[in-house]
Order: sequence, then structure tokens, then C-alpha cells
Amino acid sequence: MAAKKKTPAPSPAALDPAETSPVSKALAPEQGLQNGAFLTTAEGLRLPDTDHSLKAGPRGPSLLEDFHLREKITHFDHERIPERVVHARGAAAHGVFRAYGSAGSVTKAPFLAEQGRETPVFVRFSTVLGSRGSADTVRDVRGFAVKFYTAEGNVDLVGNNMPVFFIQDGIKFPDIIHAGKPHPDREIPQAQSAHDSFWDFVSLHTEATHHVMWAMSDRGIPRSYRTMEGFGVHTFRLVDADGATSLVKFHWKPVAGVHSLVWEEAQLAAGTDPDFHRRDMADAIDAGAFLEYELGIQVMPDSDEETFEGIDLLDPTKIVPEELAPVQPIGKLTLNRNPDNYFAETEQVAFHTGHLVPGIEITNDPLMQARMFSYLDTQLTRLGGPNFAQLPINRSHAPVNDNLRDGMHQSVIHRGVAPYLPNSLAGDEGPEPATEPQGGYVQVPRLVHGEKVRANPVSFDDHFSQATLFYASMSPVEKLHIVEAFTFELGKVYEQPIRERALGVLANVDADLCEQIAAGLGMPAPVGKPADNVQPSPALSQISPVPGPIAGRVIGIVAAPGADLAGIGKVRKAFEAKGAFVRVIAPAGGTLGKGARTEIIERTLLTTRSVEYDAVLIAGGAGALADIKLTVLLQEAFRHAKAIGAWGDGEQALITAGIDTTAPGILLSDGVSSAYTKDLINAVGLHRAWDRAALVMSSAGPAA
Ligand code: HDE
Repeated sequence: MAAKKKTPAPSPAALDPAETSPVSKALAPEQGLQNGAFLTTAEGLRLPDTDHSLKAGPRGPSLLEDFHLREKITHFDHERIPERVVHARGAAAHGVFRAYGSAGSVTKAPFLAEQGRETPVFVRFSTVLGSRGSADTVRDVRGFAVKFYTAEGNVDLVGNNMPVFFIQDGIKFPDIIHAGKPHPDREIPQAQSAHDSFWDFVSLHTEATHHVMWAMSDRGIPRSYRTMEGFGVHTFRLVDADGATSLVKFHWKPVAGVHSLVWEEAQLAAGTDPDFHRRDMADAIDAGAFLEYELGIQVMPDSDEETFEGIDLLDPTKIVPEELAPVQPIGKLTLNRNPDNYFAETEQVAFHTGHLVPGIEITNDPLMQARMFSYLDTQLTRLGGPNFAQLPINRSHAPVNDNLRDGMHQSVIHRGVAPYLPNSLAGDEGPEPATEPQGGYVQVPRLVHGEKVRANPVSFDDHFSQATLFYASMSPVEKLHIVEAFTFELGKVYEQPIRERALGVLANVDADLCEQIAAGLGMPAPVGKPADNVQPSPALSQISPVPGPIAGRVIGIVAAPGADLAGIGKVRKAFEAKGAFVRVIAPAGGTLGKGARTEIIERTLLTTRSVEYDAVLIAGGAGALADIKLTVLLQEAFRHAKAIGAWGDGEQALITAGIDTTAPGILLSDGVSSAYTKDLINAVGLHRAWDRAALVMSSAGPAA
């Protein structure tokens, strides 16, 4: 018998791509900094000049032989890659997920099940409709995509900040996105759902109704990523160590509570700071105020019907109210590091719902089934070929022995002659399939049978009852916001038949809601048949009477030369102790005070706008300020029901700006005491002065 041919050992790159460069040479972390002594070409050739092209004489034409010019321009020409077809606008952060261990009873996936296990993560937040340069604060769904670099392989939980979706079957996804994106003739409007084709689609596909209620609610305009809930949306199947299964929905609960902007703020921020959300996250992480979320699961028994309390768990337009299946915390996510390079990390990260490990499976939800195809397919164009898993941000932290070879941008020099299985050439060195006990991903066997049909289960026909449930669960001010959002969006629709049809849909959600919107549009309200037996779910409302944490919140203090700097210092200390930020605003830039007690003026009345702040205070000693820009700032803060405060003569500036200082949420004091800072912190912890909101947020409310 011929001796077995010895295959060369795999290159280090094949074994552990994370630590090697494209040429299989150890890549020092600092190499990415490109901070060596000399400028070079991409080949490492040192360059004497990068400001002048090679010419035939100073006034002559540039020469084709100038390889440096050509390399520099060619690379530049190709710096942009196709943006994501959806979720193009995004921002991301690194962090860690720490498991509580409580999920051990339902899943064998160690990153969820093992108490104290820490898994590195990369999280990308996004809007859906806008292009890459669009504004952060538009009304839209937010993506909440988490990549867990687990020791068993990457797991991606590619979720949203709303627990339901527009459509029930993935085959409609191109249609809803075509309808939501700008009109193809003029490419307007950008990053908005307030236009004809969107409302045309959702009024014709009434399964979208529940989702549209969420999108028109305050959830469509989050205050920050820190205050946003996340949802896996679909039902997943978890498998424990004995093979027992449960049906589960994933929830990310922000430690900072769930809070939103008001519509006028969102619109202002889109103009004054289109990077509102990404700046907020990056600044907070830099300052050590990390973003935190608890991961929780709703656990439902697995059954052939895959329903729970009459709710079809395969229908992604349905929630399971938390009152029926409580969200059980299983771990904590902390986002604690900004990316070093937007393109290399945030842009090149590739999420895929098919990135799973043993212990987590998907279900037959027809929306999820289509996603399992799309997320791999889309990367081929976006990232230029099939080797995107080798990009640093996408690399698995588990050893990779995939037998996948070649293709565009192959960055590993694979060795060996037998990238196939089984083979008789690699001896003991090649990879072999893993059995289930060895960690192989083996799906739990489930019977699949049925006729080949293009159809949905009958239970998917209920399009309205949970939309009714959602509206019924809102507080009065949240209901008011929903009415105004629908009235705004439908008010931007040109075609009367689309508005009529949209009202016809709303009539089946709630008669009062429909009548108010119809009144705003100046149209008759149709009569529908809303479900009359829904049980509201208080957990869906964002408004809490109990003050929550204030980490990451921003407090603006209006000051002027001669202001009470000691008082500002005390307010700063109290807020910073809670992880919040204080910014001093004054008529002109520079520094206030001298010597030991100074305050840097971070914003002037010209460079700031009310939307930057969760609360605005007027320092003692600044009471004489009278400036139209200050009036606008304070009136906006008042109208947006933000906490407003003043100490000493600061009250005078409020009065000059026309603020009713007896209104709810206006905190006045003679000076800065600890009782006063406590009151201010509580007011910010409530997010808004909700008693005032009811007065100032409806059109009928009194002026400031
Ligand atoms: Fe996505 N989705 N999606 N989606 N999705 C993409 O993948 C798609 C759906 C979600 O930060 C794309 O890499 C189809 C539901 C997020 O990189 C694409 C269907 C949910 C992100 C794609 C859905 C999401 C994406 C575009 C219907 C919430 C951003 C670029 C079957 C549970 C991830 C990319 C990031 C991105 C397809 C439905 C969330 C084209 C076909 C439901 C958060 O593959």
C-alpha cells in the first residue's frame, strides 16, 4: 500500500485568521494605526511626495506612468461600497454580554446559559428607510442588531426596537421597502414614511396595521439608543441540554428606561444635528457613561400548534403581552467601546439571522424563513464577494475550518490539497464533521408535512385586534402623540383615496382614534368594527410615575458673566455623580469666571438648540438675559415638557421669555441646595413633566 501523502500543516491564517494579516504574517494591533515613520504605497514603497503628480515639466501633462497617482486615485474612486439596501444609516459600539445563568433551564447555548460567562459583542443600531447620510431622528423603526462572538461561533440577534413587523411573509419585503423608500421618479422624500406609496401599501396590506401603530407612536422617535427597547421579533426555539424545547421571544430592556423624543424635537434635531443619536452614544461611551440593556426572554411551551393563549407564535405581527408571559432577565449587555474606524467596523459588519449556535433555533415564521436567505445573499454585493466572514469585524472567535476556498478578496493563504470531505489526503490534520456531543449544530427533528401551497394559516387573518390592544394600552398623552403622528403623515399624502382607505383601516382599530384623525384631515370618519374584548397591556406604555436613571442625559445651564459659578458647580457635581452631563450655555463663547472657579462655555445661544437638552436651567446671576434665541430655546423646552429650572434671579430670564413659571415641571429655588439638585434629578428621571405635556402638546393647549 502506498504511504499516505503528508499534507503540509495548515497555515496559521487558516487556523486563526484573527491574528494574521492577509499574508499570514502576524499583524500587530498597532499596524492598523499606520503610524510608521514614512508614507508608503500599498506595497510599502516609501514615497518622496504625495502632493505633485509626475508631469512632463511643471506645465506639462501628467504621465501615465505615475503609479502613485493612479493607485491613490483608484483607491479613492472605490472608497464607497454599496450601502445597505435597508438599515443603511447606522451607528455601532463594542461591548460585552454577561449571562446571569438563569437561561440554563431552557438553552444549552453556553453564552446564555452559563452564569457569569462574558461574550464580546458588537451592536449596530440603525434606521430602516433613510440612506446612509440621512438624519438619525426621523420617524422610523430602529434596527437593534447584536453580534455575539461566542466561543462556539458567532450568533447574530438581528432585531428591531419594535416587537412586530409590517408583513407576515418575507416575500412581501421588497414591496413594503419599495413603498417606503423615496418615490422612484424624483427620489423624495428621504427617510420618511409620510408619503403616498407607504400609506398606499399599508392600507392595502392590513397586516401592517399593528406595526404602523407602533411606528406612529413615540417608539418611532427614540430619545437615544440608550433609551430604546429591542426585540428579536420572531419566536425562536431554545433547546436545553436534554433536548427539551421551548418557544421564546427575546427582549432587550434598557436600564435607562424607554424614552422618546416628541415629534417637534425629532424634526428640529434632524436639521440642527442629523447625527443626534450616534453623537449621543459615542460621547457617552467616551465619557464612561456606558449603555446598558438587560436581555430577557418570554418562555412559552413548545407545542405542535405553536400558539400561546390563542396567539399564533409564528405570526410576526403579534406580541405576547408581558402580563401573560413575563420577561425573565437572562443577562446584561454593556456597550463600552466606540469603534476605531466607522467603515471597517460599522459599515463592514455583516449580520445574518442564520448565525446560530446549538441551543438556539429558528421557527417556521415565514418572515424569518425568507431572512435566512436574504442576509447571506445581500453581503455578496455589499461586501464584494463571499469572503466577508474574513473581515476583521466579522471574524469568528471560534476556530474556523470551513473548507470554503478562493473567491473575491480571499485574505487567507490556505494550504493543503484536500478542501473537501471525506478525503484520504489530509490524514489527521483536516477538519471532520462534529457530532452533536462534540458541539455539532444538529436541529431538533420536527415533523414537516402539508400540501404545497402559497397560503398563510387562517390565524394570520386577524390584523386588527392587537393594534386595538396597543392603542388601548397607551396613556392619554401617548394617544395624543399617535393621533398627531397619523394626522401629520396622512396630511402629507396627496391622493384622497389613500387617505380614505387608511381611515377605513383605523376605524377597525379604534373609533375615537379614527374620528380624531379624520377631524384633523377634515374628512368624514368611517365606521369600523374594532375588537371590543382586548385586555390592555400596561407594559406597553412608556410613561412611568417613578423617576428612572438619568445616566447619559444632558442638562443645559444658561449662564452669563457674573453668574453663580459655585451654584453651577454644585449642579454639575450632582448630575455628573449620576452619569449625566452638564453643558454651560452663554450669549458668547469663552470661559466664565477666573482662577480656581471657572466654567467653560460649551454652547452659545447661536450654536445651541433646545433639542440638545433633557432639562434647561437658568443660573442665578443670569436673570437679566433677554435674547430672542433664549426665548426660543426656553419656549421649545417648555413646549416639549422638559424640566426647566432657575435659581436666584434666574427666574427673571424665564419670565422675560414668557414662560409661565407656575406650570408643572418648573423648578425654582433661591440657591442651589442638595434638596434642589435632588428635585432636578427626579424631574429629569421622569423624562418629561407629563402634567405639563397634556397642556402643551395638543394644539388646543395654552401658549408658554
Ligand atoms: Fe432585515 N435586512 N430583512 N429585518 N434587518 C437587512 O441585511 C430582510 C427584518 C434588520 O445593522 C439586510 O446586511 C428581509 C425583520 C436589521 O447591519 C437585508 C426581511 C427585522 C438590519 C435584510 C427582513 C429585520 C437588517 C440589509 C423580510 C427585525 C440591519 C443589509 C423577510 C426582526 C443589520 C443587510 C445591520 C438588514 C433583509 C425583515 C432587522 C437586505 C428580506 C423582521 C436590524 O438582508
